[in-house]
Amino acid sequence: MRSQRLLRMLWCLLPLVCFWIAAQADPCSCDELTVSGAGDTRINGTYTHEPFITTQEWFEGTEMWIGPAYSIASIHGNWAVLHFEDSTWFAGLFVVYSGGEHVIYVIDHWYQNSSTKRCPPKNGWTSSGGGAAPTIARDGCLCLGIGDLDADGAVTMIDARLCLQIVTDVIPGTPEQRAAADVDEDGDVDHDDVDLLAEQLIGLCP
Ligand SMILES: [Ca+2]
Ligand SMILES: [Ca+2]
Repeated sequence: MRSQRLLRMLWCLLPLVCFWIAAQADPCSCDELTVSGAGDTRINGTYTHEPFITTQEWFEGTEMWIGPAYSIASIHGNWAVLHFEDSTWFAGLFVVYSGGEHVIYVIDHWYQNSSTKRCPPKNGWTSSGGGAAPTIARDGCLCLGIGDLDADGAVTMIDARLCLQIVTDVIPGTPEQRAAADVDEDGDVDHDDVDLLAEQLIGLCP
């Protein structure tokens, strides 16, 4: 199997790979997104992951990617992609940093999706009157838990090994591990995920 050969090669090269990875600056970050194809063309563009600052308990845990700047009269803010704790995703909402916290506004319409993952869904967005729904491209996919099977906050060779062990039925993996192991997010855990994880570990980001 291609993935097994690749993993075996990586284990042999582990010291060199570790040195190489350490020398890189987060080679497969997913902090940046590209929203495109939205009927509301104002929201199309590049988005950056930033902390969502709030004093309201309901919004705690919200993940936010900030996109193109926009102004309504004297109110200046940005379009945002937001993930709420109930797995609901929104794009096309307007966020303003005001009074020391972020405030969310709905302007005319929005786009919605559903996913428990901490990275935005690429497809499957629906529109609430904003014309065509967007798609989202991500700069790599090893962010916010995806690929981090042992949940130590980093994606390493240990995670790749766990992923391979799940795929080859050496271990069943916990539900959390299996969710993190679905690196290509197609709903299953197979050699495609092992390949992608191993390739990203050596810097071959998609
Ligand atoms: Ca890990
Ligand atoms: Ca998969």
